[in-house]
Amino acid sequence: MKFTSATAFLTLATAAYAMPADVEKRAMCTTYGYVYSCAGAAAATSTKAATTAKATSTGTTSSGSSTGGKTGYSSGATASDIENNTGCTEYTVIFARGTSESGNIGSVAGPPLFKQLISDLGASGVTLQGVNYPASASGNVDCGADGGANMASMASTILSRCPNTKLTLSGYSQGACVVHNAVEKQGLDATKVSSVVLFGDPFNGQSVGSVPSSKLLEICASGDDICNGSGSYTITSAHLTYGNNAAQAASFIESN
Ligand SMILES: *[C@@H]1O[C@H](CO)[C@@H](O)[C@H](O)[C@H]1NC(C)=O
Ligand SMILES: CC(=O)N[C@H]1CO[C@H](CO)[C@@H](O)[C@@H]1O
Repeated sequence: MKFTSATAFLTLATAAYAMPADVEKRAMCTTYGYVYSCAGAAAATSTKAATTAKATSTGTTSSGSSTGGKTGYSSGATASDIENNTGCTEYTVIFARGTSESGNIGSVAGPPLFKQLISDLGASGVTLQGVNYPASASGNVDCGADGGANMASMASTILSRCPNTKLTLSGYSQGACVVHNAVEKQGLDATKVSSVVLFGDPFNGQSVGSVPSSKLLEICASGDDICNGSGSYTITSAHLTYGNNAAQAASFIESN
């Protein structure tokens, strides 16, 4: 469903936010100069998506100029390796969580992916960072603009500190919109991005700026109304299954 005016969108968005959490519909939005759909009130607070996992980062600060630095992230809902300047590694993944998720990487897709990467590459092989943004229901109206600037800033920081790192941008649900915004609206140089991995992306089927399709992995679970193009954007249980795709996502990151 696409709206032809901002008024129609706002009417729906207002209604969507008032709906019960377990049947929240995503809001719609206008952006990029034309009518565009966007993730709505994604992860319901009554679901596993909203855990209270605490950050367990134990990263130590280093000059960050050498390769082989250690990641500070091991588990939990917050990853801050770039902020904590944990050094340079072969791979760097910046991840944006979905609506209402805790910490800066949430629980549905972020932690399973990060744990898989550490399992595959070792803690010294990968730098892991979450996007610091509200991930609020109302933020869906902005189509990722709430987090795009932070993601682009984190990318710029790590690329200037560690120019040889292979940078992946990743996001889940509203977080996928954040990736779109970072690449398409924040001046981030797409040629410096090694891969993009999106889970439950409301913009599934559209390009991510000038990132080549060979470097883009869109994972849309069967029956996930948010990304499957049905146009109704109801949160179904399929939208909460992306922990199952951690190995697939990690393999794509490691091969790009
Ligand atoms: C998308 O998912 C919804 C909810 O599970 C389902 O009803 C619909 O048939 C799916 N549409 C497509 C095109 O797969
Ligand atoms: C160990 C350490 O320095 N952790 C910090 C990493 O960065 C986050 C966000 O700035 C801080 O909250 C942690 O204390």
